[in-house]
Amino acid sequence: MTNHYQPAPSDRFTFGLWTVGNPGRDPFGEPVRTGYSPVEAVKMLAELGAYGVCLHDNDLVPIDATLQQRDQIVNRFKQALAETGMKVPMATVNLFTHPVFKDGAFTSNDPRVRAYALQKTTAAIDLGAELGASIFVLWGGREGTEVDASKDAVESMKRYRESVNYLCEYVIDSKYDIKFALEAKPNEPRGDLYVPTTGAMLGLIPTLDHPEMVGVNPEVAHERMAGLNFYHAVAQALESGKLFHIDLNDQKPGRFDQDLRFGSEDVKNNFFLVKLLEDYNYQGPLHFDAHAYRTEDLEGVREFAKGCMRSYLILKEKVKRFNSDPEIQELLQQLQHLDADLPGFDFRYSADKHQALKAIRFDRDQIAAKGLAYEKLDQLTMEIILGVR
Ligand code: GCO
Ligand code: MN
Ligand code: MN
Repeated sequence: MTNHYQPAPSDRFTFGLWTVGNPGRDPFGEPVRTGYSPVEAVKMLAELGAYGVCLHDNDLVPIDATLQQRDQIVNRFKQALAETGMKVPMATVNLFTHPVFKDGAFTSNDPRVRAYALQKTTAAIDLGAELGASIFVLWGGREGTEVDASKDAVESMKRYRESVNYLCEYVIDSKYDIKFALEAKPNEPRGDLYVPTTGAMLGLIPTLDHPEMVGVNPEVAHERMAGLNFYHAVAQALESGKLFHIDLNDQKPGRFDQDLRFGSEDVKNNFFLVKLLEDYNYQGPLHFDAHAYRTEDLEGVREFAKGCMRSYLILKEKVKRFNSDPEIQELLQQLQHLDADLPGFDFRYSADKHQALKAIRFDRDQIAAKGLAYEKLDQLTMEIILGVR
């Protein structure tokens, strides 16, 4: 039983350095632990069977480091990667901690802040490329407002687009094999953040100069904060070929960004999420962007990391059971293969076919009279999830 859910690098599990490095600070309280340093994190996660780690520039290199210090730190880190075989598939940039970003980075009214944000991000892209990352996440933690009188929201979209366009050109010019993944969040730390949902990001991408280089990085907590169905958001991204990366964690709806251990809250929605990723053969990293409860010490953080991976593997096993359960599959056959009830109908429009459609007599009442057996289907699904089936 235990070994069955033992993660291996082939499972592609990754953790942000900021997740197991999280010292348990919150807006009301001081740090409660040191958190794992980057090198310690690599070693601990490698021992647990993870595939790699992800990082913001400043998770590894302090914002005020000299070039010489930077190289020293990066070399030490690369050594830990080499010793453990851990990879860095994704890198990102911190455009939210320093006070210079208090009113946004790419969407700041101040052109010096916007230019500095580009300078900082391109340096973070260089770091990512040096560590072998092929995905660069952009999360605009301060791109938003409390005071809408302060910024023209239309202008903000133009500025945001301009910056992403700049970064794509930089990657092309540098001949890096890197794509961008945009991460949405409805609010926090700003009162309201721009492009607040994965769906909104998917709307922005086709307006960019290089839409083919840009996808999304949906996060469980962020869609659920907005009361949305995360599974649906990810399905839309996947169907548009834009699921470049994913941030797995957990969240109670409608609250502050809890970034809870994956699998600790909405088990049913996470079951359908795992089912989606597995059924559609998502091949990107399975990245945990979560942190341990503030009650935990380093041992607790280790348990947290184990728990995230283990819960994913348990849900993956449940998905297999669901997919091979004869009773469930029989119900699904009946529900989803109704083509026989309208043989040969083609849902693509043509004038002729439309004439034919107008001529069909639909027996509304007869169609509506049939129950769909969703009570049974859902109960069977729950019994799989609850472990009695
Ligand atoms: C959050 C965000 C961040 C970003 C990360 C990547 O929890 O508010 O998810 O953790 O994912 O900063 O840029
Ligand atoms: Mn995230
Ligand atoms: Mn979050």
